Amino acid sequence: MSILLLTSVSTEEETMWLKQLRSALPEEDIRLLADLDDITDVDIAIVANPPQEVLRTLPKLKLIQSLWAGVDALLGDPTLPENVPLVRLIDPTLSASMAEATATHVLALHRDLPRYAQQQQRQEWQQHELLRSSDRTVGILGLGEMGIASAQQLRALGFNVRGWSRSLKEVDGVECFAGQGGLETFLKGLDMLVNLLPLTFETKGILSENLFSQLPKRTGLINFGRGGHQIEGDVITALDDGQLSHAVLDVFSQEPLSADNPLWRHPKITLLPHVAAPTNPGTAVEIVAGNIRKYRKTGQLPKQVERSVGY
Ligand code: NDP
Ligand code: OXD
Repeated sequence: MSILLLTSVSTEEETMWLKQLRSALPEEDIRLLADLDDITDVDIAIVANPPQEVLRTLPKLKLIQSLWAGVDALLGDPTLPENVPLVRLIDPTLSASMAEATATHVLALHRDLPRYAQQQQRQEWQQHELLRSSDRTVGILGLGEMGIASAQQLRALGFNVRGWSRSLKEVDGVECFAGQGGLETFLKGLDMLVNLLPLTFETKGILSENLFSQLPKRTGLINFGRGGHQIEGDVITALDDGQLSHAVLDVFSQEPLSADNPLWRHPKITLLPHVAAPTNPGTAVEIVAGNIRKYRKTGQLPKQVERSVGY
């Protein structure tokens, strides 16, 4: 049987993935779509934002392994075959990278860096009160692989940390909340809110005027989840009326962000081009190779994406 590598990344990047996957799985026949002799040979697809319509044409497909952590784009494909198990990337290196990004931007907001950058533009020498990290409370939406690693990193830096998830979690030193019933209390009293949710039918548009109005005035927002979580107009309004003090946005409904999008130029927005935690090819390939080898040997799969809930 063959493995198909199916992506929409650049040819250069795809060649890199192919080379690394072939080197990690020398016993497998790994091919790109253009090099397949017979589609009935394919039983595993390794994908990164794959084009629609292809996976459903593979009659013997038994496993779809994503090279990305988030699978919202894949699940949004109406042509995705229904009964094929879907495994997303779970990689401790990716979680550590996200925890580093969260810490970087929480510290930047905690230390008032956007405000001092603006003062520098005006050549204004003005010091502001320095609070301790233990005087600040950071809330994390999503306590999964990314959320827990980030929460632990923030705890190590001395912040008070809260987390919100679908089912109630227990994380050392983190005050945990769950479900719609726990959201209002979770939001009350936060200084910063970090979004690390997957994009699903339940979480789409969660970063809205309604949620912002439940936060204290001048809360800092960091969105590292997906662009579909934020209602862009509501973010701008909340920044303009002081409900939010600053927003760090890494993800957007349309990527790359169009040149005329007002988010680019808003003085209270730090805009990043989806770089919070990029997949690390070295570690990702090792994990994917491990998953496939185990599957070949035992038929067992790692934790699968639960399609009914969307993550
Ligand atoms: P996980 O599936 O491990 O965790 C998801 C968390 O969100 C879980 O705690 C889950 O709750 C919670 N959740 C899901 N739906 C709801 C809901 N309706 N209400 C409350 N909580 C909910 O995902 P990861 O941590 O691995 O990744 C999260 C997202 O981060 C990815 O989907 C992707 O979009 C984004 N990401 C962004 C990157 C970037 O560079 N910007 C890089 C990598 C990922 P429960 O624990 O109860 O299941
Ligand atoms: C991912 C991402 O989901 O890079 O892995 O956003």
